[in-house]
Amino acid sequence: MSELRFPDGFLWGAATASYQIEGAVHEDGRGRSIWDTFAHTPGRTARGDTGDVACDHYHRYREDVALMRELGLGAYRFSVAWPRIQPDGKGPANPAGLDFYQRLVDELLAGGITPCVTLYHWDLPQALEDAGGWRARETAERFAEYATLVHAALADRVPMWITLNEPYCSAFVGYAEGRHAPGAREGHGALAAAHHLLVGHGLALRALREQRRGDERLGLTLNLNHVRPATSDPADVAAAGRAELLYNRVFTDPVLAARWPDGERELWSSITDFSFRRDGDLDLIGQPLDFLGLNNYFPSYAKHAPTADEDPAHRAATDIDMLENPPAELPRTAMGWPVEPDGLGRLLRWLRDEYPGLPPIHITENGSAYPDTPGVDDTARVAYLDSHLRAVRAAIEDGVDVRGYFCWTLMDNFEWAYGYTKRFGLVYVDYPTQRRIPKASFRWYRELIARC
Ligand code: IFM
Repeated sequence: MSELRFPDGFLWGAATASYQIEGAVHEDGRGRSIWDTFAHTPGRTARGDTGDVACDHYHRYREDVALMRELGLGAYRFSVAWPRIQPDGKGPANPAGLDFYQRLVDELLAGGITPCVTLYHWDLPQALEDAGGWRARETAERFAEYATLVHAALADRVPMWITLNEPYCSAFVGYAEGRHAPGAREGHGALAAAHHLLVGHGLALRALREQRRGDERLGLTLNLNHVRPATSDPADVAAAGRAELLYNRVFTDPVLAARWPDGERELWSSITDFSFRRDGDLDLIGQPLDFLGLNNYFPSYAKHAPTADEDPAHRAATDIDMLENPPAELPRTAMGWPVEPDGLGRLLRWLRDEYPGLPPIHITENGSAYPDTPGVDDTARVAYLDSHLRAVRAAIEDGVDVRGYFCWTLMDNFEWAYGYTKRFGLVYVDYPTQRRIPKASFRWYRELIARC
């Protein structure tokens, strides 16, 4: 196989998120987030795992940045925990909370690593959830205020900013499927949450542009899947249309084309009247981005399957008479996700073809979970990364403007409802001792970065 090569200046990174790695949930004035509440609710996470300690990165960040230097990272994407900055989701910034991220940024810069900040990776202050959470427009306004506080403190040293990580998951996994915090199963509420997340993104983007320090680039990270029907049966083809709407177009159409997606009224008119929308929202949401952050792990194969409860009053927004049915021959990761690198290539070309004027793309997450054990090479992860990067390179050769790749994730961490039972890291974390043990994929990624 040919050697993997990328264009000069391609940005090599790794990504993490606050609640998944930091721990120290009671320190320095941090408030409670919806994930603290959710993880501490019996039955919500595997084995009752919580992020209370996680990777203890809050205290070990210097050791972790040293690992990033060893890896040769060009950039590190991390998220800021909103409840560290505003314990109740409003008011002035908590200096001790900001100070942690100041120290982290200084450490990264001293190591020649570009910091990339995600402002929201799911840890909403619980006080805001108690007031309605993302169902309420006020949360979008609070988010923009919080974003300006963090930006004012760090923008002189942080050149890359991401407003939201994966609004799909915040809205639909959190408020419709209920597998993530806050654990709701709603129709109208989940669609309102999706909308208010995008309004929050738009308000924050506008505010950050107004207080821009220099040439920092502002973007949004969406998790998208390329969608195909599981068979050529017209019912499956129709199901694929609904899946593409739910997974992708609810976000990509307003953000990248300033339009509401076709088909949304037919799909959801029994559960919402879209009364959460206001004049001017599309202009806000569809403001130009400096880059699009793209998270992708697997493609979608949609099959028609009637949702069990047909009563519209009980329909959650994700009950769209569809289930995933990928080809049986595709291998699976420990998450059960099908491995098909060309799914990422198809997604990149779909974005290019659907959205003229598409901004440059940074792949802000891609990676895989496997049942790793220390001392045993994670060859499946190396194969996953290698094959997906080949798909990215082919897309670049085809004219898709991809500027960077952030591997998910630097080190094993709290995988949300799966707790610590799923390992995605380039570095193995032995949780009882907090020892970090680089995996074979770490060495492979290091060589790739050094070569490219
Ligand atoms: O761990 C998550 C991350 O927080 C968001 N994107 C997907 C990853 C793997 O599930």
